[in-house]
Amino acid sequence: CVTGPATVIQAVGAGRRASEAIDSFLMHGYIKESQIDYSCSRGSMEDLPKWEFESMPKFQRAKMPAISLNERKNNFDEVETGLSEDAAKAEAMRCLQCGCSERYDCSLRGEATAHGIEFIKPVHERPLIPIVKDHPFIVRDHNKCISCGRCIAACAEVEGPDVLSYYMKQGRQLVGTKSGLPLEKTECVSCGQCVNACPCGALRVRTERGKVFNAINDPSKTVVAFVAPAVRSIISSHFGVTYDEASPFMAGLLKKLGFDKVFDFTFAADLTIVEETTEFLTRVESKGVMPQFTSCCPGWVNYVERKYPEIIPHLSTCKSPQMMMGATVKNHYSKLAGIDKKDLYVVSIVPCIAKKFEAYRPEFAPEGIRDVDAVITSSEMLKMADLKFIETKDIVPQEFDEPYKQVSGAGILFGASGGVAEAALRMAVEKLTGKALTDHLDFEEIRGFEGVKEATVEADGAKVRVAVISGLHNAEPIVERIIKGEEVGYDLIEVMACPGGCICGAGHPVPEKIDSLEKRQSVLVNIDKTSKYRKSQENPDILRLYKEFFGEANSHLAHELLHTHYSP
Ligand code: HC1
Ligand code: SF4
Repeated sequence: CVTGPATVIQAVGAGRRASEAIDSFLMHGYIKESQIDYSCSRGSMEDLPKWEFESMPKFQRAKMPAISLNERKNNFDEVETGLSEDAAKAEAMRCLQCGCSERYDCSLRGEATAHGIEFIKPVHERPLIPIVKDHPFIVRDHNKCISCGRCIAACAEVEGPDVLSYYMKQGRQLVGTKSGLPLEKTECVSCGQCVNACPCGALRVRTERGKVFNAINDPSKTVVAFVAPAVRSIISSHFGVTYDEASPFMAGLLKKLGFDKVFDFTFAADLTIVEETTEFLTRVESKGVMPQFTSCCPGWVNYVERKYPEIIPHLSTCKSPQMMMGATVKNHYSKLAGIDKKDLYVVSIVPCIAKKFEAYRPEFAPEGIRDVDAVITSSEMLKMADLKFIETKDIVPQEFDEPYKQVSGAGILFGASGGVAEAALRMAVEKLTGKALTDHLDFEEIRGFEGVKEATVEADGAKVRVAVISGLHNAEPIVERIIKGEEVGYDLIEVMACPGGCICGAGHPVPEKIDSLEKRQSVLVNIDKTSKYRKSQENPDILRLYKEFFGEANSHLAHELLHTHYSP
């Protein structure tokens, strides 16, 4: 709901559902993000009259995805369901009134409707529990929780930190943190898998799309979007475009949304490989701390800082590609384009919730100006397109913008587990042997969805032993052996918090609802196979950036802008 003038609430009641109306007001610049309390989803909305839904314009109703009546039929007028029409509408209205973000895509309602369960007014009304806001991006509403335990299982078994559990309060079973501490103060890594697992909107992520619409509407800002490697995997499924059409389609979509410049942050994945592999080779040569762990997944970095600070010296000092891209755009592009940093509004588009948390860290806001001003998830981006009624036919595919236009297939692979290690191997082997790698570019043994994969690459006397881990609980045995001082037999270890890597990030739509993880992976693998450049170190735009700006890999300026430090 909106804090502020009642007129806004009344405007909300005039034919559009509340949150969409609010988004629309933001989109057009009528209200500011600061006027909205996203965590409040009940209260005054509870009293919205039935006519609000019934007066909704027909085109709007037809737009409503998946309301779960009669197996997700879109149009209320044509509903055929086990429920009487009145009962079905009453059930739908209840969710509409509560303003829940999941109301059109709620698995709980889907199940209830499929089993012909009718909503009956409860004999006992439970008292309202205040919304819990103990994390900067994850909001919990006990009033909607059905105690199914999926969030607890996602945290413990899918991702691994295991910070949630049930507890009893005033005769009700609730979900809270195991330690009783606020979520932000626990070993929560901010991956957001709990939110994706919740079937009924009791857990939500704070959206930042309002801020982005505000910036797009502000003529004093140049608004730049850059988009993560894994996002194209769901673009392909969502809009029905082939893998080779996905990248230009995505660039066209972002331009249509109103961004002034659109970059591919696969470019920064290439930059990461050059920086991180150079760091790795330096550690090998100088007998530095080994094995080296990758640092591009903020969920993994949070885990190390919170649970295993002893292994911080093993973490690569490289920032993630997101933060490298932010720093590069704010420091290199701003100069090149002659735009003051404060007038450059930088938006990252990712499949990841932890990246919202990462961009918000104070060390990534030098002199109070954030390197990345807002992070929106792939799901938020799709919603923005929906709000602007953008459809496939409206998109004009185009290339990404200069000066970060060229990207390599190796960088694209970052989006799935094994991709970072594979891209690093394509450079490390070349550097160690002094010979161009031409015939063995595919390291298939480290691709796929196994929790732990390994490979030993030997070429011309050089040997690199690699482990690839996804799912944080799978990292624990190796980390604990390193802490005990044991030799684990690896030189380089990639860890991604989400099982299967970013294609399974919680900022993407839930896989089974639109596609499969295998399909997402194949989009990235196919793009790599058909890429003009398949090694990060060959990307001509990267080579030019070093020549014109950074000097060389791991240079003083590169350290200043592309590397970081970690705090226990
Ligand atoms: Fe990822 Fe990465 S691959 S972490 O999964 O290293 O989000 O796509 O953007 O930063 O490039 C996510 C994806 C992403 C970073 C890169
Ligand atoms: Fe984010 Fe990817 Fe890490 Fe998941 S694996 S937390 S999506 S960076």
